[in-house]
Amino acid sequence: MTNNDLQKTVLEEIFSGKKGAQKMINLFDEIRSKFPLDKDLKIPSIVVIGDQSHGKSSLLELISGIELPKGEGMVTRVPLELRLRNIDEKKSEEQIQTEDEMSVDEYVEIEASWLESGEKKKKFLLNETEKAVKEYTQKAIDEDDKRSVAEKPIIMTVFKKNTLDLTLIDLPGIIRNPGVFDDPSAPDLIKKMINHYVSREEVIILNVLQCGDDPQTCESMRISYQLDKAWARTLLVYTKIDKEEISSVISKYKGLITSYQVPTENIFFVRNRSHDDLHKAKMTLRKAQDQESWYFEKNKTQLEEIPNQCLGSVNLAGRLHQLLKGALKKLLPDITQRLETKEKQLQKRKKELGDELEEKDKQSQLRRFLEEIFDRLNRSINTESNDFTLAPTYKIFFKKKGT
Ligand SMILES: Nc1nc2c(ncn2[C@@H]2O[C@H](COP(=O)(O)OP(=O)(O)OP(=O)(O)O)[C@@H](O)[C@H]2O)c(=O)[nH]1
Ligand SMILES: [Mg+2]
Repeated sequence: MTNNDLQKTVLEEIFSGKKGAQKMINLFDEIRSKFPLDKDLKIPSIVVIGDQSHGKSSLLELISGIELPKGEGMVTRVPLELRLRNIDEKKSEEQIQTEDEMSVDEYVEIEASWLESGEKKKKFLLNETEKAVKEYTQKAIDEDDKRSVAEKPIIMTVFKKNTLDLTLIDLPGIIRNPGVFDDPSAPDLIKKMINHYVSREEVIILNVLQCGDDPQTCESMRISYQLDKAWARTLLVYTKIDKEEISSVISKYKGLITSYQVPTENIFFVRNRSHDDLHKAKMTLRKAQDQESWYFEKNKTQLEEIPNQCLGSVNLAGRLHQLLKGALKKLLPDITQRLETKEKQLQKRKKELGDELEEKDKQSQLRRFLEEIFDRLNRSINTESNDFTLAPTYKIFFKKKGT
């Protein structure tokens, strides 16, 4: 099996046309880079929360196709921002040398701006992601007086062909019953981190519970319910379905709808890799995706009371896609307005300074960016043609060439 096969992702399947969905071009990062100081711009991200060991990192792996540290006990100890970035099939801008001096264009870059010494940025191969996150987690812990969790984030950008541009944030799990020897400051610090990451209203919350849990007693339910009573930006994801009686899964599903009024389209059941899948069967992520599909296929009669759309990580990825599309639509008028203001400021500066070369350059750069952004928005996201309408000024400004 090639590295490429191994790294194929659920997202890849869903966005490369298997389900008729067009590839979504995510411009959030680009937009953010153009407005670095504009903290009010509501650019969405996806944040995973839930109790310790409930399968948060395993779920992110299944969605992204990127291996992360996982296992029993406290594994994720610092916030991990996983930025998936699609690179062009044919031309890639940068390459990385492997130990045997091969050049590869798919790679991962870890950024740890908080490091006092050592490499603040380091490149790894795609099959080294788990090791890389472990290495930098240890650095964060060491720098933070060796406490068990640290707030210092690891930013991991994955440059990869055939992926969706998407940012997912993994967090340490909520500690329910701290042990005698556990770090007493950890439970509160973790809750503080969770609140920090999910409180902004543009954040999509992936709230992970395991099938055996009673939602009534879950802290993550309380956190997301407080922030999002209408369940507009929270997806409830039940892991470890394979460890539970199907009848109890069904009653759980019904309870979520009747007692908590969670909309059906925001409830999901998934099957990640188990401890044995990882350590005995050495199961790849690709295989894990197949295993999940087989599981739901095998149990489809018993699970028929649960709508098909609630089952499996492919459907979950589809729902994420939908939510991001909605967020992008909401964001567009705001961006248009900001770009317009920027453009006016540049025009004014140009008048004041005459035709100075530098200003002309700046303006044409901005024009190019705007042209590209609107062009890409209009081409992107299997959307009706009128989804992305530009402010009138921009419609005139960016008339298609030759019209
Ligand atoms: N059987 C089964 N095991 C699972 C499933 N999801 C996760 N696991 C196992 O549960 C353990 C914990 O998984 P992680 O993904 O590390 O959980 P986490 O929530 O990220 O844990 P922390 O980062 O420590 O909070 C691992 O041994 C996984 O293999 C699942 O759907 N079924
Ligand atoms: Mg984890």
